Amino acid sequence: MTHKVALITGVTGQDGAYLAKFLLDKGYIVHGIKRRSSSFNTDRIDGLYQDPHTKNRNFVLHYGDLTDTSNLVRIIQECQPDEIYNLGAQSHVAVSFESPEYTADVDALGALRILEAIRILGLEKKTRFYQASTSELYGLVQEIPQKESTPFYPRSPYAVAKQFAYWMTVNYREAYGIYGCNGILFNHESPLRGETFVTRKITRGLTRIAVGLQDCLYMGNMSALRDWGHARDYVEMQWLMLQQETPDDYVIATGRQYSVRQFIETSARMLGVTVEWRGEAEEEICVVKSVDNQAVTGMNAGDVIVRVDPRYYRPTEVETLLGDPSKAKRELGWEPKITFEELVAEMVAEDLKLAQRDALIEENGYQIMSYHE
Ligand code: NDP
Ligand code: GDR
Repeated sequence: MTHKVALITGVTGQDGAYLAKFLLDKGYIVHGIKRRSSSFNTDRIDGLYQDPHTKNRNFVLHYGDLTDTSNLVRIIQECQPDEIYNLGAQSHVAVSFESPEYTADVDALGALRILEAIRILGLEKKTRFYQASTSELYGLVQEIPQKESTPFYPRSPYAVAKQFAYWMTVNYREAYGIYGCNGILFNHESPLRGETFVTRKITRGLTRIAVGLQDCLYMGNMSALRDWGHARDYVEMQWLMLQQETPDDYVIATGRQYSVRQFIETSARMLGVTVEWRGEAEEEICVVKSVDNQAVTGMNAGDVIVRVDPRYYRPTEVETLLGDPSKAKRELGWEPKITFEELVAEMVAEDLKLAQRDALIEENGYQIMSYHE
């Protein structure tokens, strides 16, 4: 039996970890590109790791970087992939304002480097290409909800870089017949989400407050509205897009929208805590109304658990995003299965375990790893 071969950039990230597991379960041989780092950066895929001495390995990691053309060409030549999933990116919107040039190098030129490698190696007919495009392309929204035909208006160096990659994928499809697809994915989260993205920052922060490890959480724009899905649902769609007869671009979303404030309220509710909001704009605070959970020892009625810190505001903000996934449903039969409440419940439950573990470590006189927002 021949196994399909997939190459994933960004395999150590949230989506990379879910996608690698998904493809391995489907019988693929999976190659992943990881960056050299002075400390371990493979936590999310440690469960999939196979020792290099294992016979017939089906999960292989290569050192590499999206800024390094020759390295990408060599890895693609070595693994001769049937499918490449380009998930690697400097993916933090706020950070892209601080490192715009690096973000462009990785997120824009990185995609081009892979497309060119496919061409240089003569793999146009063999290798299918998935580009991790994003709802951030819609930025200052021109239409509600956003669908494939909605005009783009990117609002950050990240989104501008991703727009370049989006059009390069379309151009290489039209110019060279490469099977390339853009998945225009709206925000998707999970217990594996990076800790500085808003959802994980909230579930991590509130659970730490709940066990007494921290007093307060500082947030940016709490009125921002997002269409939040679960990463596990969304990686299935990334694969499905590469299994069609003809390549195309698809919006992947839930079609439901919540504010950052609602995410905080729902997370608190999952902990058995009700909250209320007082004040406005930079003075806004979130106050505990009641606690109905014995495991929550660090919160009492009247405690202020969330405050605003304008440091987290962005120079240009994306205020509202809401996707219309009807094309994906109609043409690919895809629908998200996990609800918003289920997503929040899973993230809170997993982060509560982590916080309880950390509290236990501290109680016994050991230091836990530092926690940065
Ligand atoms: P993460 O930030 O969790 O993962 C990003 C991955 O890219 C990590 O493996 C990271 O490596 C790697 N990476 C960063 N810089 C480089 C580089 N220079 N060379 C090679 N690899 C690099 O992102 P997600 O998993 O959440 O997202 C996956 C992709 O989907 C990204 O492209 C993102 O922009 C896009 N996207 C994400 C959405 C979401 O809501 N999650 C929505 C729409 C699009 P390391 O672990 O070493 O940092
Ligand atoms: P986003 O995700 O920018 O949509 O990009 P993020 O979770 O960072 O922000 C969502 C919204 O929450 C507001 N916000 C805060 N955000 C962070 N990170 N920290 C805060 O303290 C905070 N307070 C309020 C933000 O201003 C924003 O409006 C994510 C990334 O995964 C991208 O790679 C991806 O392309 C898009 O989702 C779709």
